[in-house]
Amino acid sequence: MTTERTTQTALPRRIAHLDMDAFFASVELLRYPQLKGLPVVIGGGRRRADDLLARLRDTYPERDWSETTLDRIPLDFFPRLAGYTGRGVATTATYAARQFGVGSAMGLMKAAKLCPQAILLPVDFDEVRRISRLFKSTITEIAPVMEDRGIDEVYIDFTNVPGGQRENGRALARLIQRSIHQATGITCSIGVAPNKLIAKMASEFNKPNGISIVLPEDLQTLIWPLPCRKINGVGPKADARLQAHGIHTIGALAERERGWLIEHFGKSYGDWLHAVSWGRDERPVVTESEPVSMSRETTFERDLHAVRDRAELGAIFTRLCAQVAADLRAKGYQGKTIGIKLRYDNFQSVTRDVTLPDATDDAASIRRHAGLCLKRVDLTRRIRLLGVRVGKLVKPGTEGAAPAHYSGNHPSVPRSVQDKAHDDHTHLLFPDLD
Ligand code: TTP
Ligand code: MG
Ligand code: MG
Repeated sequence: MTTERTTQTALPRRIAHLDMDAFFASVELLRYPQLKGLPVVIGGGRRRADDLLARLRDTYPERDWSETTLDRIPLDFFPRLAGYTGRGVATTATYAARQFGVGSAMGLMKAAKLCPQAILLPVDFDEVRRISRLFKSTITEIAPVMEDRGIDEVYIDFTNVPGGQRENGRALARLIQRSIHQATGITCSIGVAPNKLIAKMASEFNKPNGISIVLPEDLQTLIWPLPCRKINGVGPKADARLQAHGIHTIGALAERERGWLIEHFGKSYGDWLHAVSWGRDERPVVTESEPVSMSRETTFERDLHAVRDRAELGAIFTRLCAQVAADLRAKGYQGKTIGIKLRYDNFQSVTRDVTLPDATDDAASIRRHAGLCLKRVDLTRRIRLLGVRVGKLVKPGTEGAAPAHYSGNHPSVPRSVQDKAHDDHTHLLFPDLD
């Protein structure tokens, strides 16, 4: 007989990062299983089912074509990359195509040179979204603490899941991998590590269809030899700057004093670089499916100056506001807090925000208030990144929207605008740099 434990000893954190393999391409292979093992590149537009069926009926009039008979399309019907001209870009490619050097973000003309025999298919966003929802619900049925990180990846907290500690997480990772394959027909790769930062790197170690386990004591052997660029948050520009200082690997980064990093990369980014090089990351896996805020940010091609590049900066700023407004509307949200984020050429970051009495999803209103925030920061330095954020979200028409004390009394001009300024030094970890 066992007695129930009243106090639970804290188990070591086991955090998984799961990423689907060649996701958009894998989704197409479900429809066309005859392409399995062949080089396939996704790019050049969206899928149009009617066009495809019309072409099929034209080419093979003797057969009866429908969405359910696509697995019988002969291989020579599929368009090949050979001779491609145009400005299309590859969204992704199957692993068979990657062997030829083809990958995400590559121009299709270049891809055609590397692998002319590759089959070119458009993306089907509806199907991609359906499979995305399906693999995520498969996960939460097994391990409920899951953080959605985009169309094809999530973090999962294994720590307190029954069996989550077995083989340091490998057993649960195997179960999830198998369940997702059963539910969707697609493979994924999983990294399990003490935190999100390392888990994110680890999920790439054994792609495709792989599992990698990283323990705290593996930092030196598995993480330090990696290039700094592998850190989620070190983008191409930060990497170039690190390289200029002779820092090529995470291990070399760890050798630098924290003070030196702060001196050269600013307080928050320097601090963060130091922490991550030592594998430290305490960020929790956040499950809430309701977004706290929506934001758009961009790192410029070259650092911009508020006065000398005023027109360019203004246009980018307006576009970011329009994008955030569109994001809000697409998801049916409005927000009360409008904020900006700036990163200077010395990597120092600063944020400012303002809270309005009424929530908005209006691009012009967001632009106006974000513009006022911009007036409250130092604009003499060159800027490398600009971001716009709308927070304190409400969903109009649902509970929590339009608080009672505002209803029937909407001032056209905000009466009291609660103004809150803060630097983001308190944020130790940036999940989304560059
Ligand atoms: P990724 O997970 O980066 O790539 P992937 O799933 O295709 O391949 P891997 O096995 O290496 O994980 O991206 C997921 C999907 O997001 C990808 O299938 C297509 C899309 N995507 C873009 O639309 N543009 C891009 O630049 C990238 C990188 C991905
Ligand atoms: Mg992927
Ligand atoms: Mg991904």
